Amino acid sequence: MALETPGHGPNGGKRAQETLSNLLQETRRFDPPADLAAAANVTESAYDEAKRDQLAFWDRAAERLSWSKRWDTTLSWNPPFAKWFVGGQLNVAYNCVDRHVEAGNGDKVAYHWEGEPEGDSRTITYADLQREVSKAANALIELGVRKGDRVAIYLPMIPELPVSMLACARIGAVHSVVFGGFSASALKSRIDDADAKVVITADGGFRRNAPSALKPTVDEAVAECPGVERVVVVRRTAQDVAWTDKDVWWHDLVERQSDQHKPEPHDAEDPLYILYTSGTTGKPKGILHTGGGYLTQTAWTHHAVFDLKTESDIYWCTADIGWVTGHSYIVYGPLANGATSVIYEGTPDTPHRGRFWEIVQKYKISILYTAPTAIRTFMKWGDDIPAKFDMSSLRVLGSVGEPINPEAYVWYREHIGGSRCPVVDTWWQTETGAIMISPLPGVTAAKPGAAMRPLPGITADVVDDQGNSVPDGGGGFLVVRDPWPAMLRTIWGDDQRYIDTYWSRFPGMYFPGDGAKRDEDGDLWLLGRVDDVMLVSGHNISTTEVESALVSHPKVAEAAVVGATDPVTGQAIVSFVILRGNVAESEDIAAELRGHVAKTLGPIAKPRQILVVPELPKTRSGKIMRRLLRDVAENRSLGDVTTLTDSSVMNLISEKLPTAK
Ligand code: 6R9
Repeated sequence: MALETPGHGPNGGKRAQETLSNLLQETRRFDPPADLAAAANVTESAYDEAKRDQLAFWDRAAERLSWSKRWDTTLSWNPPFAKWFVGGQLNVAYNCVDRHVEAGNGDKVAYHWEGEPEGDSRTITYADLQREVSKAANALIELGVRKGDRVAIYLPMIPELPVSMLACARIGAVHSVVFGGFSASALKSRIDDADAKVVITADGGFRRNAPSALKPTVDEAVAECPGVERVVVVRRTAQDVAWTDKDVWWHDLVERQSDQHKPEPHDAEDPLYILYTSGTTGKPKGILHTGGGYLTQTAWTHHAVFDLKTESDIYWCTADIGWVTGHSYIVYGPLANGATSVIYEGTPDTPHRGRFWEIVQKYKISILYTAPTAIRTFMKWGDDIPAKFDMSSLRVLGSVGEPINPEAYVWYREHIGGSRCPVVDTWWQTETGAIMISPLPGVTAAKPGAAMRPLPGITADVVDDQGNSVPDGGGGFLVVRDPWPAMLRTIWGDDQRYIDTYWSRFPGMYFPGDGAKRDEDGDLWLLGRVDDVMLVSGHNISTTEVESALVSHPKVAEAAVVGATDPVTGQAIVSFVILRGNVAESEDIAAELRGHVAKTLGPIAKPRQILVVPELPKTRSGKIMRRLLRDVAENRSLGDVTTLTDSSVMNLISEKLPTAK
């Protein structure tokens, strides 16, 4: 299998092809379980149907929702501006809540909410949700929020978070959820950019057994945002809070509202929400999603990719709702499908490292959706921890957020999925709104580490730097050729930036910024952001592949690889590794791992340096921040660390430098 990653020089790819011919030589295949395949929601024929008539395929997906008025035109495409289901009207909150109650499923559990403090849990049925969302919608109206107004939501993972989102959707207000860990300045810039009129927040949330305050951050941000009229505060931790004229307690405002609210229909293309991508440089990008197309694709993909059986499955997506995965696969997709989900407030190691598996056992979770970063952490903690719990309820496992290393995939399948559950590696972005490339659990013979094929209705391709489709066995840039229902409509307030960022690199194609490879069978392997590709002695080498080689060594749990300037080779590979729980750091570990990479990938991919570290810098959504590691490897002062989960990690890593081998 050849590596032909994007960028850098005319011959880099070709030479890499010669020397790195065994990169990601992965021969393991996992067929779908026979019983799952026999009863699967979606079968092979969906690909054919979508190929025959893509728009008719999406029409059928949209028909799974409840519309007040049917659309006249499926797609109006004025590149790169798309409108889906034009003329159609629906209410997103009605689709997520009321219609299930009206269908007689009011007593069905929408959310099992599990707080971080043990024993702190709540069960919320669809009928409960209907009352809560109606009250919150009435409260927003009382505060003067009208259709089209923006509401910033800065909450921990508590039920008021989805309730607030749905209340906005119900009245046609546009929510902008800001992850509860962001700083005052990050919150301020997002409030400003969206020109939000109301902020919904809490006194604090629970993190690692301790209350952690949110309100002071909001006070600091709102002090500089004159456009904010009111701040609604949920009491979660009962910490002392400062109080301003703008503040109102959620329980004072919302509890006294009527639990009846009539949902009005909204146009399919009315804005539903803005979600900011962290953006490493410059102003964060406000990704705009609209109601009809977004709900169509999140609901359909949730039904298809997880094979959701509404009657019997208990579904758990471990993401934070402040991230797009939580928007699409905790709130909108699952609720549109009438699913029963679990929401967990806390971290995986509170109060012990088996907390996730205890939750799987307690609620008999059957579908679990998590991220490679979490899986590698569990690998590091050791196989014995999940082994203590009964996880026989699980039947489908999902992964999202980063390329999943084949070894992590196989570990997940074996130690969490009992070797019987298919693993779906789902590629998508905030901008795509919903899953784009993924195996289907009842159809695909999956390869560990590969996202496999574009879903039915999606036309993704891999192109070279001229925009020509590469042959099987080639690599290059991932692109999407046709518009899709859940695509971003623009960057809030900045159409030009939307055009420049996504539609200019390859005219007529959407460029997500990721590198990819198409193997001899035509299956897709995602190689991470193209900015992360290294150029070593004229060879393009993807960080993902070297990381996967390191993680395939039995002593390694996690690895991050960067290219650092090198006088001889242009860039040299520097690796940061976390060892598995039971492995002691030894003198010769660096040599051992270098040898392993050379053997797996070829001598050209051998890291110049290997540093054993206790932690890696991650974004709040769990992605490794290679940019900061590059700063360390090149002895520069650190760039922007505001999106980091824990900035003390960088000190721990820097301390390791003098011992670099
Ligand atoms: C959903 C989400 C998007 C970026 C994307 C890519 C990376 C996500 C992936 C994956 C390889 C997967 N990514 N899923 N890479 N395989 N299955 O993560 O959205 O936070 O916007 O990030 O994440 O690089 O471009 P977002």
